[in-house]
Amino acid sequence: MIRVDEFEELLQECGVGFYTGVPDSQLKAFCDFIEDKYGIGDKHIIAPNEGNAVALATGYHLSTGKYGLVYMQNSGLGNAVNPITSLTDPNVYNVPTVYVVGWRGQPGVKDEPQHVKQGAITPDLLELLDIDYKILDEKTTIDEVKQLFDSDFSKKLANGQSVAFIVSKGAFESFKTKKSNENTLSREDAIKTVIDSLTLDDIIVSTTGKASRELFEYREEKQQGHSNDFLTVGSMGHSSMIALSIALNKKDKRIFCFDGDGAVLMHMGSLALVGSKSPRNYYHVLFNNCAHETVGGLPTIMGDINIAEVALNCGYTNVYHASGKEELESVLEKFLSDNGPVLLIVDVSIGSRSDLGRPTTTPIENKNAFMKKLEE
Ligand SMILES: Cc1ncc(C[n+]2csc(CCOP(=O)(O)OP(=O)(O)O)c2C)c(N)n1
Repeated sequence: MIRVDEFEELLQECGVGFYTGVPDSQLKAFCDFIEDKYGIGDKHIIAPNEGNAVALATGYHLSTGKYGLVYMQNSGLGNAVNPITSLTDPNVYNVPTVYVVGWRGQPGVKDEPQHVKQGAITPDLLELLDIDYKILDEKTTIDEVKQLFDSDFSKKLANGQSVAFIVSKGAFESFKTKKSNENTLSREDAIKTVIDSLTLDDIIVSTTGKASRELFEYREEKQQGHSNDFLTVGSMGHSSMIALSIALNKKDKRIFCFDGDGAVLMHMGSLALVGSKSPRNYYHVLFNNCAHETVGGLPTIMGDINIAEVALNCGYTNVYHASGKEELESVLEKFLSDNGPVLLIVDVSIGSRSDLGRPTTTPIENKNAFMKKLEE
């Protein structure tokens, strides 16, 4: 096991001076340490998506000559591949970057379906990208990492090549920080309140992470089945586009997208497409904790921007806002009687039940039941 403070000290000694990325639960100790030490500022930026992080690290290198570090869950490699192949690659601008990649779906380690494929191809993908990597697991010591920099990685970085650490479960010693905001309503209670105001004709596309798990458990509790809900267990940031396409093809149904602030920010151009297509049956609900709660609660920049104005300027017909259960109940009446595309922003706290389960149906079962429901 490696202590994150020792790892970060070593990275600094090897020329890393800037940290950016999208948080990951498997990298929680590392990400929390970086945030604790540097806060959010010039030395540490949480990026909307992993491709943005590669570009930020590139700008850092261009302006300082030092190395930027990009942290991400391996799910985010997909977002990063384009700038890795066409920006930082030695055949293009030859920009050295250090990657720290959380290894979900590692072969032999039980994980959710959405992580299996990416987990299996993570080392091969890095090889294809010509990025040398070291796997960190619970047996790896800081001395091994130091030796690797001395014998190999430092030379590679000096030549413009990028290097990566693939981080298995248990590789880092824990580093705990507590995350909170001022909101009182939990995301789970907010989801329950919205569900209670809908009918069983309404269709929901819910975002990646715990929001979908909470939705799934509430349907179980209410014995409503799961056919109204498409859970988007992977592919963070894309629920709103799935929902848009359904809304355009099923004009007789109300289509709801249950979104997270991290997910909205990850692909914010989708708000513009919703606005420009302007489907009257599109209802977007943003459960806003200004954090990546599902993976540990590090902040997003949603608190720094006026997302209501963004949505209105993209062509949403109206934006509603609710804080607290009572306000949500009364705002829901107006929201639901409006024509889309409309956005409802619900302020929610950071946190979730420790015994929150995971969907017990497979993604394919979910898809089949959902398609059948859409046919009704
Ligand atoms: C492309 C990609 N990057 C990172 C992740 C890891 N991840 C899963 S959920 C999540 C946080 C989502 O934050 P938000 O949308 O604000 O929802 P919250 O968890 O706060 O409800 C992250 C970063 C992922 N699944 N996919």
